Amino acid sequence: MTTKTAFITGITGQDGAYLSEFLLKKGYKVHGLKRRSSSFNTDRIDHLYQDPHIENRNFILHYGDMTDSTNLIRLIQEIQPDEIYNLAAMSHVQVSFEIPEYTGNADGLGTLRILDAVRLLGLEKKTKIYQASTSELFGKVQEVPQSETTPFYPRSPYGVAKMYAYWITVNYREAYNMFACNGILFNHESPIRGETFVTRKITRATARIALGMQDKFYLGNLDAQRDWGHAKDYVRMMWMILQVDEAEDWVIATGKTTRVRDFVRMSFAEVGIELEFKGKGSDEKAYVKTCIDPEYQLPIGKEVLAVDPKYFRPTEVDLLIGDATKANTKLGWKCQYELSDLVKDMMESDIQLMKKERYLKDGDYKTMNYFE
Ligand code: NDP
Ligand code: GDR
Repeated sequence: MTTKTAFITGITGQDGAYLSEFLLKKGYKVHGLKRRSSSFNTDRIDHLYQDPHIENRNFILHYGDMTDSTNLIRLIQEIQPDEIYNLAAMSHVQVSFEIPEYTGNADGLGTLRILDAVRLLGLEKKTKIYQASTSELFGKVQEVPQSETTPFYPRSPYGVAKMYAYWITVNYREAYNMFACNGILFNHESPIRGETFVTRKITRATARIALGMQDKFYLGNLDAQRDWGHAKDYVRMMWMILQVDEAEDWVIATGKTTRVRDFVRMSFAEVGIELEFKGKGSDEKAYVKTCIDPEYQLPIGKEVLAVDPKYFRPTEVDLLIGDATKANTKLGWKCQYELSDLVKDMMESDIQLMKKERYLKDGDYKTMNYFE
């Protein structure tokens, strides 16, 4: 067990929640940055909450924002962290086309604010920094599979902001001899993935349709290919990156890629429903072909999915497939979850969640039942 202190920005997000659990189990004292919100935004970490009146708490939340330098400097001074995991970001690629300036500020300059706070406070020797970099840096296909040496060509305001964050992390490492590393993580998902990312949108909709709570749903580009892993495997790697002797940048990926269309097929297969896809491009639709599970019976031929071009992106990233040989060989990192395990985990969780929602609805309790 360790007595180290970690500071996690983005602690209320998918990765922040899993990383907190992971570090607490290792004996860390975990501090997290949360945004002020008009309603509760701590669902994913409520099970870790500790009453502020308890002495010697090891899980402590602080209000703050990546766009507020003075707040970040004050918190880092107070916390004196051994490790900072900079996970906070406006992380939705499509939304970044709508709020590009804010995305640049939070995701790009936000990273600079963390690095510079550590420098200004003279913590360069004490504090190690993990930067949440992304496969979106690779963007337009230059090379397959993508590794630490593949050139970057980001395709969204999000990708471009993260490219600034990547290089400013490298620059502070080289200029000030700081232990600052980029984890270039490919897509990773889980039952607590944000509801508007494609995998979770699919598993939620599949569960609702199978349970007769929704008629059909809409997606954008079904041909996009992603290298999807499980978030639990990936947060372990974030920690490993900061435990080695030398600060470096690392690609983390499964090395396998899957089309969005096939993720849909796999999700429906989990509830015993086989789909048939017909049509092309914006006219493509999916219909029920067979239902083998007596619990989930839908009419054969029922349309469950259509393409809505509003989900097409102005510039798309068509194909991501990562080469994590460096992490595999130098750190001994291996994925414990296959894609089929991930789909199963997400579907089981969403079926349970939707059954609960249906139960509440049947009991006439008001529930929220629509996510885009
Ligand atoms: P989420 O979207 O689930 O979480 C993002 C977190 O950042 C939330 O806690 C959010 O707070 C917080 N946040 C957003 N804007 C600000 C801000 N201005 N100030 C303070 N906090 C803010 O993302 P993930 O957990 O999936 O990803 C974690 C990080 O890893 C992100 O930086 C993401 O870009 C990156 N990444 C993710 C990958 C993935 O596949 N999941 C792959 C590669 C990189 P709130 O809850 O209040 O919204
Ligand atoms: P991505 O994830 O953009 O790769 O970024 P997302 O799940 O949003 O999209 C993956 C692919 O699916 C296509 N797609 C749709 N996407 C969404 N969200 N909604 C749809 O209806 C839909 N239909 C098709 C997209 O066009 C895309 O090709 C995620 C985020 O977590 C980033 O923060 C992270 O950096 C990268 O993964 C790695």
